[in-house]
Amino acid sequence: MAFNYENYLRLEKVPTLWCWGCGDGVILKAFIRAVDKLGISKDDVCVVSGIGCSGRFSSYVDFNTVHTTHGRTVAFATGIKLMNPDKHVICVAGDGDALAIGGNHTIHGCRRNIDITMIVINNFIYGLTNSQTSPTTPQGMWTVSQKAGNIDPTFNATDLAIAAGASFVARESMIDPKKLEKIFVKALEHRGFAFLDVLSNCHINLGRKNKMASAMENLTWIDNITVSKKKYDSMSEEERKNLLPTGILKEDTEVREYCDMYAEIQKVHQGKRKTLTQDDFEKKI
Ligand SMILES: Cc1ncc(C[n+]2csc(CCOP(=O)(O)OP(=O)(O)O)c2C)c(N)n1
Repeated sequence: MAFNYENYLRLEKVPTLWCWGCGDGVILKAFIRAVDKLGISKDDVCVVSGIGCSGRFSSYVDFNTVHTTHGRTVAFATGIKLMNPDKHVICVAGDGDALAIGGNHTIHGCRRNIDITMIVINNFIYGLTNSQTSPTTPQGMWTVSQKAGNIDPTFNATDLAIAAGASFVARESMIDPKKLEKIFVKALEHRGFAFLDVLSNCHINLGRKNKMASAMENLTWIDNITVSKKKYDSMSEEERKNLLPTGILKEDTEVREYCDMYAEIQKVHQGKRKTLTQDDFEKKI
């Protein structure tokens, strides 16, 4: 039987404002299926989105939602999670949102290992505002802010998240919605900061000026720059150049989660326990 999305959508808001063929809708549907698969109640989910095409995500889903300011999803989500540690809190942000204006918040979310799932919809460009260079725009590509070609070196989002301390880090593209659904399930199940670099197309604002004007051409390009982690690990440094590994890139279930630590701090202030010891920082509760 076909999956019934209607239960999870704000139908009065659809059709969406996304361009025809945009990958954001595929990502949204995979996320909904993952929540459904895990049997999580809609009331137990809070989606916090930033500003951008990706920011529209929170308008369309019928969960608790906050459509917040540009680059600030992790800050809002941290407050929500600390006050509601039993809820699933999910950030949805574009590559500009998560890695440029919000880069600082992102790395500190990773560092704290707070139990938030962060979905970065990485379309390699500032989509909503018509094609400015983002931290993931490949060098040499035309952007409206660098019309002779982008000269900025590129961030590898997952390397950044791993280095900053996120305990679950993965990458998938929207080309394979089944794989995407699976990675969302894993990320939602993980207790700690789960960082997902989800590659998507923006054939309108990235593609048209970079010889991939159709969704298919843009997706073919994404397909060509991605390779499974297994294959990537077997490649030489030279072969890996300009390729992005997909799959689970880090999974550590032993690191202390921030809300658990915060609960212990609350007990100290309530006089229910003595101050934290080194063991508290090292042992998982
Ligand atoms: C503080 C602030 N600065 C700039 C903007 C303008 N602005 C809106 S969306 C956006 C970039 C969106 O790009 P990205 O985050 O990659 O998301 P996408 O639209 O591609 O999904 C910018 C610069 C803003 N709304 N607020």
